[in-house]
Amino acid sequence: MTAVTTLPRDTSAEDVLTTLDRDGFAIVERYLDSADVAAKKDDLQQVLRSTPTGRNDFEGFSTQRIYALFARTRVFDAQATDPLVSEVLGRVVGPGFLLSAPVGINIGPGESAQNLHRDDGVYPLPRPHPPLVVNTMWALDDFTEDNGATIVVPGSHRWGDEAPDDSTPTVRAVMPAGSVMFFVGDVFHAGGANNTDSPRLGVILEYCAGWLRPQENHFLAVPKEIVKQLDPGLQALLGYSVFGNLVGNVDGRHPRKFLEDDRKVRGGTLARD
Ligand SMILES: O=C(O)CCC(=O)C(=O)O
Repeated sequence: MTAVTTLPRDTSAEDVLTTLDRDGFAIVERYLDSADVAAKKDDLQQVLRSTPTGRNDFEGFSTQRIYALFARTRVFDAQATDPLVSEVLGRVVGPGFLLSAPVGINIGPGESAQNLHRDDGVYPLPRPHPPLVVNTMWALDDFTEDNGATIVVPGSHRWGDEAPDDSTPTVRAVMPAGSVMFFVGDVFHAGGANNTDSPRLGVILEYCAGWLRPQENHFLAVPKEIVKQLDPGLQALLGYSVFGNLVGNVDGRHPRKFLEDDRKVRGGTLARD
């Protein structure tokens, strides 16, 4: 069985990249301090009060998912643009990367394990292909073997089209609250079963290359009035940015201009300066 490498809080991007390249995932332990974890958890508990459980096996019938995360909380803004995360993302998928699927995942007691899957499997490209997706999973509870710590197939990011089966060796992303796991989009993984009496709360900030369509449509998910208040770095990650000077333009201009001045969109048509 592959040993799980855990990196210290003051790790370097270099060490994260080396581990990611070798295993397909890398855990940085206690990256957030306990006061920060408690504050984040507190805030998300409010959101979870009105969050339904899943509609299918993949979402999990006993699991709550907070979609449209950046419409509902400000407690992950800093993590989205965290310098270590940004450096790792830039070096794996390249500059101009976007948030793809920011989701709070609260795996409830009694939940069964998800099917092993690859997050970049939503993009129908032949393998091998360049890196498209990198995720960060932020643990707000201790992730344990019993409460649903993410299951990972180490090294599976190097596989072709073969799929894991019951004999495939897996490891668990066991980590204390406050830790963050980076994992690449082509590594097989799944949410684990929760055999305890308490939920397991984590937040996935999934990113994709700047030229790909993100999983969530942030333009509709996060109201413009909220986006206007955000840090420009986070606005860019939500799609208020252009890739290669063209991809993402609005009427030939940078989308940020339409945040700054609503009058630029009149009666359904775009008015030029
Ligand atoms: O919650 C987890 O540990 C992983 C969930 C996951 O992989 C997913 O929902 O795509």
